[in-house]
Amino acid sequence: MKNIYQEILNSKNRNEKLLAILIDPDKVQLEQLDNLIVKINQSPATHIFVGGSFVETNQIDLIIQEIKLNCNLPILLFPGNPSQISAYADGVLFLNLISGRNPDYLIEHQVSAVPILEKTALEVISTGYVLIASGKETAVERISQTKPLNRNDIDYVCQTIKAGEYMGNKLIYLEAGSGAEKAIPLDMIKEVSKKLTIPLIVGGGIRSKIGIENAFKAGADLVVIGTAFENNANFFEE
Ligand code: 1GP
Repeated sequence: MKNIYQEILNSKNRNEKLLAILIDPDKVQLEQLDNLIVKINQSPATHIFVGGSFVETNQIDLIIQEIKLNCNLPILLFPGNPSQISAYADGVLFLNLISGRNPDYLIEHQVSAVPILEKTALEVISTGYVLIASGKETAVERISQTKPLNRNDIDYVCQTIKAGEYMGNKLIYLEAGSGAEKAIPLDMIKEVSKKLTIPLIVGGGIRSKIGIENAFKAGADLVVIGTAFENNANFFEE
């Protein structure tokens, strides 16, 4: 019996901050993986997320198996669609793109995922996923064919995330998009975290230690780092 979600809740209750490193299977070579795992083990990461909006590779199973050999951190899938579900992970962020109005990402993919999930022992964690405008168009926006929410309209973002909580999501993921020009505004994190009783994940465009610390101080319970670590495996040493 896995209890990744319970552990996240426990951490939130103890005010212990969590950090996930996002591995995009399309951007990782299997040969590089051992080195990356060493760096992950030396970093303050508490979780590994695996996925991306546009994964073309069929290497997800291999990548996760390889990580599992040398790393004990819980691995959560962060799938752009049901084809990215791997039984080798520990759990899956079962995403609802509640900032968008595309039925494929609100219910269609979720329905298609059920027969796949039923063949696995993955812990399924329903997650309200909220995309915020971050300067340029991001891959999530392009692939999901949805518009992000206005980064200046904090009231509407708060309304959206609270609706996500009332709908029964167990986590909210406030996302600026991978490689975003601008990360989620700190005052937005502050207001959103005041509204929520469930844990808040923040990611997209965070490129520095101070960026991570500021997101934590503003109220993020878990911060996700993808591109910065992808571009520099020594990111957490510097
Ligand atoms: C993307 O939030 C994650 O979905 C991480 O974003 O790649 O910009 O760190 P970055």
